[in-house]
Amino acid sequence: MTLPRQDEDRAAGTAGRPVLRSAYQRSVAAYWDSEKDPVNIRLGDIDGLYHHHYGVGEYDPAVVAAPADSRDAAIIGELHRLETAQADLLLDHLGDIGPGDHLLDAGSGRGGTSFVAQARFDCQVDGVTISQAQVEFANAQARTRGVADRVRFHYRNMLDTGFGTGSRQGIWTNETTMYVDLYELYREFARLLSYGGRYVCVTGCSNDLTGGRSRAVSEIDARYNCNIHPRSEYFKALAAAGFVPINVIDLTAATIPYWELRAQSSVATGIEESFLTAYREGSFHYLLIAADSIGS
Ligand code: GPP
Ligand code: MG
Repeated sequence: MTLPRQDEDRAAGTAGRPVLRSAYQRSVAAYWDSEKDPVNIRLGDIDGLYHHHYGVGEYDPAVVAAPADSRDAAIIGELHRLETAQADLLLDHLGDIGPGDHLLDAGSGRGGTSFVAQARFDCQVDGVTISQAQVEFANAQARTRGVADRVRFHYRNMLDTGFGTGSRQGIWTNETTMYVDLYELYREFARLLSYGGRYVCVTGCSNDLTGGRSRAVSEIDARYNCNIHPRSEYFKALAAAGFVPINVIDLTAATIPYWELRAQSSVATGIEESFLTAYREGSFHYLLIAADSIGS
């Protein structure tokens, strides 16, 4: 019997266990199944790379000064360029990846970073997400881009992917770790990575040097139905799973221009001031962590 692709994933991927395990996970899936924000769709429409992460780098001030009839399109183009630059920066830290290698995009959204990775490394990429709408969108995008035999999206839980032990040469999470328990996540990643495999994380994390979470961080959590982790939690959970960081980069200063530009655009969603406040007051960091697995 041939199963539809999603059922096949459900059966093979999680050994009979359901993809969604809790009321919280069901609520996260429901959010992403119905998400259609212009800030994501209009940017993605530019070149078919639909991202669910933010941007890094300076924007070109000319876009803000552009004539009224072209200004908004210029700003949207620039926001998209900065988001793609963020994906490129993440992938810069994955190490030597080549044809024949298999990567995992954990929390793959509409597929943006996976397509950037495949184009760069000419490798195989699997993305997992608990949103069936995102799986369908991203697989349609893979077909449109002519890479469906190399980039595949699955309805699976990143805490229990069902992929083979040691099957991955690289794994990343691009702003997705705030939806899961880090200890569980990194146990699964340690299992999946082959010898020498690297994990790269870009995330927003709260600054636990200054105590509990700030109001602005709580506003971000409420907006996305996520649970932003304290900075220290990342390093404890990585160490517990046998990961050793090789690069830690504070991208906070590099992401602030993106938020300043987004706040002036027609696609602003209302969360911009919370990000700007959190970053500027130092209660929140935008961090890249690259880590090698030495086995637990
Ligand atoms: C959403 O990206 C990203 C998250 C939910 C992760 C939260 C990130 C932090 C750094 C805390 P998106 O592109 O879907 O969001 P938006 O619709 O606001 O552009
Ligand atoms: Mg977005």
